[in-house]
Amino acid sequence: MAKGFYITTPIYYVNDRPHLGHASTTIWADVQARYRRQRGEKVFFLTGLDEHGLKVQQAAQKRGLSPLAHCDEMAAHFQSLWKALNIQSDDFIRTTEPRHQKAVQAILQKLHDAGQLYRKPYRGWYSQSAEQFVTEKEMVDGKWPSHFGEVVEIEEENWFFRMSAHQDWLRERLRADPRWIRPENRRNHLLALLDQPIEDLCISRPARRLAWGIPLPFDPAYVTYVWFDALVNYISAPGHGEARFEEWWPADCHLIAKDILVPHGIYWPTMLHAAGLEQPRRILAHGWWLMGRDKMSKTLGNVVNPHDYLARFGADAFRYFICRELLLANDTDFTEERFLARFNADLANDLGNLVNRAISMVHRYRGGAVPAAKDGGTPSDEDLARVTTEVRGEYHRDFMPEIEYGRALEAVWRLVARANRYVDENAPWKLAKDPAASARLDGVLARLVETAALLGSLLEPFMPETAAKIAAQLNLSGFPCSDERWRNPVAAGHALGRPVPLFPRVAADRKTAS
Ligand code: ME8
Repeated sequence: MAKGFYITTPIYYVNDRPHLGHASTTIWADVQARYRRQRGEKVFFLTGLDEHGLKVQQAAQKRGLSPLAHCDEMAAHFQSLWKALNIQSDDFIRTTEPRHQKAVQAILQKLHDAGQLYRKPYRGWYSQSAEQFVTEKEMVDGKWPSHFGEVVEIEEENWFFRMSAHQDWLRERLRADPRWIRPENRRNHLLALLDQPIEDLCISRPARRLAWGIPLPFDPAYVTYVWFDALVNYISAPGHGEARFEEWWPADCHLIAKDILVPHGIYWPTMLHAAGLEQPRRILAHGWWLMGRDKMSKTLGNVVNPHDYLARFGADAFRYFICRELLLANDTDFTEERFLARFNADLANDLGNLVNRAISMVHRYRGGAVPAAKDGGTPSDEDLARVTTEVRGEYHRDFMPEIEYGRALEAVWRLVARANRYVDENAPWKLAKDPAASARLDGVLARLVETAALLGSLLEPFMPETAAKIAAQLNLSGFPCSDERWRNPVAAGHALGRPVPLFPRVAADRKTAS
């Protein structure tokens, strides 16, 4: 069976409702899934929820609910946000599902049988909000970083995975494949960690302390530690142990943020290696949204609720902003001013006006029928053609497959800016007054319509509703993929639909509630 393109997001904790951070990684994955589907690839896009662990148990208790009732409620919040954001995932895994529990227990048993697990007493520092033991090396200026929340010292007997036995293999694997963990600064961070001896991984919690977890099949006095449970979702969802697993595994991309780089870049590869499974092809960890100097996080309570922005600007503007502004290698400050500036400048002015002008002028000067481009060859035509070819090439070759969305959109906006300048240089309103310039006006209008169609196609993965509006205004049923095969998608004589503004401007003084 031919392998399809398999992309994942983290499975999010359900101790609270989703915020901008969760929405961001999910949107990034959705954009890649849509891009691959547009190119005719077979895609499996997985997202879901991490429902076990102490925090969930405590959150449910506080609300007087059973853990599962709490999870069901949170799952509904996540799913309704994904719907509002037009997320088209192929599966939504919840770690409380039997299919997942079965896979976790199968892997645990396999590792136990292979002598990869053992039991010993353990004392260490534990972060309740990150649900992991932390070491003093992770302190900054003698303090635990704020996203660890409260850190307490605990001692108990637990099960361990012989992670250290795979350290040399992992270091070599990282060195041999520079594109495996991206971007470069994350790879370097992992390589630096692997220069020191790594410890074995604690993979259990005593069931008396934590009831809400998957029991170890060989020692029911313990449940599986959350990371060992959570990471397995990436193989349980595509059907580990079933024939269809071959169709998807290994994953082509695990998309995460840098907070969970260590579990994904060290725990997960060594777990897979110990279990004799193939490695994911790429792990990509983007930066954080910050609020001022702090990470936006549930623990700090400084989160942006996506619904506030959706209600005001729509899903596409939100998707655009996240793909344009959130960076791969660095962190980004989130501000409403920046959102508004992007909305008004990029969407309402640059893109909205271009498409609107192109379609309106075909109606005004040619009765709505796309003219044939019989002329061309002026410096202005040649430059527009050059920028078009350049942008299309960069987009498909350099940026989209690498999930460099900021740069892909920057390239697309170079084309938007060039096309707007093309309108000003050629001033169709002047050509329309000169009967001798009729062929020239035909050519200018045809090229503008062609550019609008190309933009619809390039923007479709990012802004599916806007692409559909552009298609409707161009009276097209959809866009072909805009790669090398792209040639005049709108034939001469084709009747356009009515122009409708894509993004009405929003005034700066109406504050978004949070
Ligand atoms: O860590 N900026 O779940 P989680 C950007 N259940 N992205 C952010 C962000 C921010 N400020 N805050 C959160 C877990 N995210 C585990 C994962 S996977 C097998 C188990 C996004 O709810 C980003 O994708 O804390 C980050 O990695 C993830 O949410 C953490 O989600």
